[in-house]
Amino acid sequence: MSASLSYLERSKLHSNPTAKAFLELMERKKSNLSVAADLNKKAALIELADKVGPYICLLKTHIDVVEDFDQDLVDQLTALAKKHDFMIFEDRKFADIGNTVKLQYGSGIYKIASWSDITNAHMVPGEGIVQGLREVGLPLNRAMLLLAEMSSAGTLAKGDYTVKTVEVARKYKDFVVGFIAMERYADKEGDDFIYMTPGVGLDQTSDGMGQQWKHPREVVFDRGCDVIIVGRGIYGNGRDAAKEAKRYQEAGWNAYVERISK
Ligand code: 5BU
Repeated sequence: MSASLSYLERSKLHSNPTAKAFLELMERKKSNLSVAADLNKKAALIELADKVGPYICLLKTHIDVVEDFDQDLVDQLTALAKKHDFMIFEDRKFADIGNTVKLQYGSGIYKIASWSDITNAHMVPGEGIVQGLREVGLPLNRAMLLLAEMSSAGTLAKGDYTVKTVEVARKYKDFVVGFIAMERYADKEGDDFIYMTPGVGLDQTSDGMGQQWKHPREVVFDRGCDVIIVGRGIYGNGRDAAKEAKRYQEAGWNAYVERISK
């Protein structure tokens, strides 16, 4: 069962190069924290990435909210990823047919595939969406997650939809390395998906707009997920981002150590 193996053990067994490198990085940095950097100014985004960089394994972006986006932003983020040893996850949530997502992933203003190690997609269109993204991403050594569930109240991604999403992931394991999910699903022979979970907070449980925040221990220890994704808990309400990132890193890592020592 991959939930009881260490990230390092899992990295040795993994066949996808990005997943392998990511699991190694988590162990090396003792971090299962991803910061959701939802800021709409380039300078603020760079400042945040530099501040939280030492504590995270993954920087999650919504690049299309940045008002003054330019190629230099991408260059600076990738330089910070090298400096602090983290990967980048553009939370693009692709949701169109294969041919369209190919264009959206590889071209346009953002050229996501050229800089984002990991991206993700909804399964609404069917498996053609994975085929399209895979065509662009696989030659670049990228990886993707499928949205099997969401953190928000009333989400329709549940039940049979989630089950079918996991089936598609198994079919394209060379490129689909995990899920956005609220819990770990039962493993089948040969599975080692990475579970990333948004909706994590230590101090609040809701934002009044559908977001539901859970404690890192509940996510990692009780529910068996691998990566906690935290946004406003780290930089909202004038919080000291570096201090909070350290606090979340410790909470996430302690829950993981507790899980693998069970
Ligand atoms: P927050 O500030 O910690 O609530 O930010 C959560 C981030 O995770 C934000 O960027 C969302 O777009 C993202 N998210 C989410 O909250 N819930 C989901 O199910 C998915 C992504 Br998928």
